[in-house]
Amino acid sequence: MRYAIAIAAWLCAAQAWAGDVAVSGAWARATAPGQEDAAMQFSITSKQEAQLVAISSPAAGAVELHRMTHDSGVMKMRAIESLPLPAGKAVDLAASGIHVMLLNLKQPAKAGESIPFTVTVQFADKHKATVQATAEVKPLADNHDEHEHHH
Ligand SMILES: [Cu+2]
Repeated sequence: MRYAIAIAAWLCAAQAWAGDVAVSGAWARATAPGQEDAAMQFSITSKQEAQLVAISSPAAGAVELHRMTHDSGVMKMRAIESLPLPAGKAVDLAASGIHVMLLNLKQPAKAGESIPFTVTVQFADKHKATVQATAEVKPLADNHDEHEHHH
């Protein structure tokens, strides 16, 4: 039964293309009791060179892109304004040391649910495109390798 649910969620989260931009493999981490922020990951590919400039979600009060950095052995994260997307190359946020934070969630993120979000990219000629996608919420227990968040 769990297997069937996972497949259904995967189908919902299948690649979403808007013109020349695709978002795939989006997932978010379920929130612990009392927690109002959830980390989200996805992979994004733009056929043309572009910048990821904004992410929004009706489920969250605000959405930020965070980059993890190692500073003298201490892991830190800071918000970044944009993320370069090389032409035709999939950018996997997790592999790039980046995660998305869904802040001030309007309700807890529960495993098996999906969270809709919109990604805005800007191309070299300044025109913008938006892509709608959904993130599958994964249980907390699946994320032992994730860093702890202290906001
Ligand atoms: Cu963060």
